[in-house]
Amino acid sequence: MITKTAKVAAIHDLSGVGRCSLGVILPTMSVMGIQVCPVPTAVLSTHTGGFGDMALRDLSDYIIPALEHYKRLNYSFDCIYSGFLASKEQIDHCLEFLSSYPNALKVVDPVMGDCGKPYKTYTPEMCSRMSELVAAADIITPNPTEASMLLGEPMSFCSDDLSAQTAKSILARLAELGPEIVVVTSATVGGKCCNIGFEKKTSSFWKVPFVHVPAQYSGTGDIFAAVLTGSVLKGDSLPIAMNRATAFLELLIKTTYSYGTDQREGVMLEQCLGFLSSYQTLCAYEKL
Ligand code: PXL
Repeated sequence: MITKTAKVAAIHDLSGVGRCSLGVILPTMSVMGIQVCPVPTAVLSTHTGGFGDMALRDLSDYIIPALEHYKRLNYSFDCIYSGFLASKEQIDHCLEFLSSYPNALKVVDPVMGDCGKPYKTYTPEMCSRMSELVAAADIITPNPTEASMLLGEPMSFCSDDLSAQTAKSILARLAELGPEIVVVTSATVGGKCCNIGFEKKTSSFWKVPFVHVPAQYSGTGDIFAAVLTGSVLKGDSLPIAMNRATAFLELLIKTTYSYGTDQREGVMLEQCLGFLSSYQTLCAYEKL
């Protein structure tokens, strides 16, 4: 039997060191049986988190010519997925990409910051315009810092222990910005770490708890968004897709933590990719 391989245009950067963005999205989605067509936004020697002055080539003049080429070829994508951007112009480029493929699943990972701070290359204008991309998305995957930036609210809820009611209100208000599905990663609800999600169509709220590890690895949000997107493309329900992404991240983080490696180098993806190829059935999600 020949089954169709879903094709994803992944608009994200390529960082040479630090296991993030296209460097992790490509192997992760490939092992899930999905074809990733990379559309690099920038090439960097390392990610921006803690390696000092990285070499960076902004590819803002690349995205539109690449899109025009795909259009001339009548090349179609099943999903357009945007992540780390290198300039405010790239917000327009992503909008153009999204509107060029109206039937594609539109995933926007609104990469802007973490741990209560914007990433060092993200300007206030880029951050304020991110809501335009979010408005055009079907699925968004902010972390708590990005969620508070999108809602224009103090960063305090990043570290807060949220009540279920507050968590639901955050998800619902993010969905009001446009997307059908909102997943906020690494929230704390009722004293437990969990990834939380909301689906407008069914008005359902979900959470998938995970064990907290006292370490912060780069690229984990990128891997989470890649697994979630891959799962949805393969037909998983939202809670199962969240469960798959959470279980994989837990495996990656606990494996990596046991080796005590430099957290800037990200998680040991190479050792754990097999988890995704066996396509386990899962049932660890809960109603929020
Ligand atoms: O993981 C998000 C990310 C992606 N790309 C680059 C980054 C970061 C976070 O630091 O610096 C270049």
